[in-house]
Amino acid sequence: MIKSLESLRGNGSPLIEAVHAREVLDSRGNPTVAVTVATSSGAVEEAMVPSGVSTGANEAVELRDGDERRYGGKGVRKAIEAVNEILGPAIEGFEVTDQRTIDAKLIKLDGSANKSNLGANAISGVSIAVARAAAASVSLPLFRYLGGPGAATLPVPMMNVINGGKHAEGALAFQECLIVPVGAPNEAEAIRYGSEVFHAMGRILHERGLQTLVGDEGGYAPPLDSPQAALDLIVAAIERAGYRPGGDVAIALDPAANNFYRDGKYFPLSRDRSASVDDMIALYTDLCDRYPIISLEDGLDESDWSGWQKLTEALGKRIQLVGDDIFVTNVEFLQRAIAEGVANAILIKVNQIGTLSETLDCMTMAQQAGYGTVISHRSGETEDTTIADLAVATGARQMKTGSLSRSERTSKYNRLMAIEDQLGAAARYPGAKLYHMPSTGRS
Ligand code: 2PG
Ligand code: MG
Repeated sequence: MIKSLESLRGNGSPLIEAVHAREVLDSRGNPTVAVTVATSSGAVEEAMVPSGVSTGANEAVELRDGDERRYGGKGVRKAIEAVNEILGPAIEGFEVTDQRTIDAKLIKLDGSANKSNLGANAISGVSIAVARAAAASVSLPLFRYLGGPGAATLPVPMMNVINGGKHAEGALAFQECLIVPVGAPNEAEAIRYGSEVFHAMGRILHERGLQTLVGDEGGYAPPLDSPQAALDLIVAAIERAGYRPGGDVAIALDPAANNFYRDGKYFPLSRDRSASVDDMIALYTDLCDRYPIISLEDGLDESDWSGWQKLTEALGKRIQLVGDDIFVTNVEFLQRAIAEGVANAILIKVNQIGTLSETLDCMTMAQQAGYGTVISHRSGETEDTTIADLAVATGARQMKTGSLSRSERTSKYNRLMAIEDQLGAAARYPGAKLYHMPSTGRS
């Protein structure tokens, strides 16, 4: 007997039986969306949505209630309602592994260009919870379910050990100064290198009478007045921990230039000293000459496409130039960047665009164009570790998830080590191969 066309089309996977959302807290103590998906095979999996504060203007919209009587207006009851009353009921009965059909349905139900009707927080919560429930339903770890048997490459971690900008008010204007353990032989060792450098930095700060409090992403946030001061501190910490700056542990920056750009001018050092695009490029070139920098994210404002083009001409052959706020994980902006020779890598955040399918499409476009990919956390995080699995599944090769303190950050590193352990001899760690390594301190 021939089966019905419908059943031939299906892949016989378990069905979504229930979807439920609720309000939980993120690492800043603000409410965010948690979504649970239950399937006919008995799997029950939850996803928690992170939240950024240094956001791109073109990001998908995070729905907040705006009711000042609850959480200072930051409540997410509207997004919860969107899941419980619209998105959830619409996908009940769908095959849980049919991620693309489900994501297309979520996008259609929202109907806006930027997920502003039902909220990117509602949509990404459902999209990720579906993937997690699907993996559990077919008894596979998430990285294996999403990435298949070829998924065996762990990401090089970019660890934000000095927090500034919007993540640590009163500290450095540059938002993130990150260490990158390029010389480590594997993920677990990379994480150990990072932890040791982080603690060495703590000792140095203590000796110098500087504060050792940490910012939103778990990195130190001393009051430094220039990027050079931060970079000197990082080099000193790398050496104090017994590593070679550059050869073992290189440096990356995310100045998040949107936050110090006003009226066509940059203010990287102080509010009253402006810099032109050319000054900024000269500053970055000088920093690259003096420090083992291998990657620069959002060195210029998201609207400054011509500046980005110049920056790419000046430094694109030498270091990785990552677009975060300028691309917002959106194929439209990435397409333009590829056509115009802007940047050579992209930061990837699921909630910047909304669904997992759109995220995967963006990564495919980047990888086909030879752009590097960096999977990223948000500054407001939760204990959800999905991005670690996503980094391995997609062969992203790089991931940034903050410093070596605060459990919402270390949970992702711990998950990477668990995946590496599970992969055993099959695990790969790309290390320095990914980058044009600077001559400074190179072995
Ligand atoms: C960034 C991110 C994460 P936020 O700018 O890269 O570090 O910050 O989540 O605040 O947008
Ligand atoms: Mg950024």
